[in-house]
Amino acid sequence: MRIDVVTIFPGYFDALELSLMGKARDRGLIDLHVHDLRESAHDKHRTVDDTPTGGGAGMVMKPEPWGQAIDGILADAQSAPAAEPLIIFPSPAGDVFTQAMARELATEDHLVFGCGRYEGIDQRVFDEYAERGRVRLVSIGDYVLNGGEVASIAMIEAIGRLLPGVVGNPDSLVEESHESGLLEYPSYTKPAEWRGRRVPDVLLSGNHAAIDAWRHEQSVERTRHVRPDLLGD
Ligand code: 6GU
Repeated sequence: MRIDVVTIFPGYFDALELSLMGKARDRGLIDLHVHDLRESAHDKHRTVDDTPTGGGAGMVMKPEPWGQAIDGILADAQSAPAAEPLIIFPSPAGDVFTQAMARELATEDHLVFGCGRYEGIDQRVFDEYAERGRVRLVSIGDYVLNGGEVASIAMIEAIGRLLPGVVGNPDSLVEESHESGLLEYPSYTKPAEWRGRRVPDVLLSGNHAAIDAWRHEQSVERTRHVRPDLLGD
């Protein structure tokens, strides 16, 4: 999968050089390109924001640097064999990102993340690219971040780990929280006793049917307690 990111803080995305995401990039499974929006701003101060038209607090990101940056990415994509890119603007006003959305986005060939800062990006940028292609506004939850960078990293990691070959043992994708619609059961390792706390006997029993049943029961109980909304009852 190709992923382009447009941001005024490229350094945030250094985190994607670590761990599983870093290995996936080294192995060519994820082709990540981070673009500094300021390189598409041409005045002396490389200005990317301005005051809101009509008045109000804060600053709004100007359309021209965004237009140049995204046009460049789209022109580049046209010379490649991949399918039409999907442009994602992280925004607290977007559709809420879920595991189901991660699975859907993991089937795309090319994602472009446009990271807004300040009070947001001039609306005409969304309108322009929605008319020319596919655009989605996506929120990672009901709270406010300072910009789209941390949200993009969260989405890229959630999507990236679903790409074939990124996670070594695909079984570990199946048993996780949210894949089954339930939260994950509690996990234990050795030693069998630590500070007087014993691993549940069933896990030491070698009875795999009993272990599966216990884990399922724990998942349901945990979900009922913490996230009853997931059970839909
Ligand atoms: Cl995608 N962006 C910002 N700035 N804040 C958020 C968010 C996104 N999702 C939740 N809060």
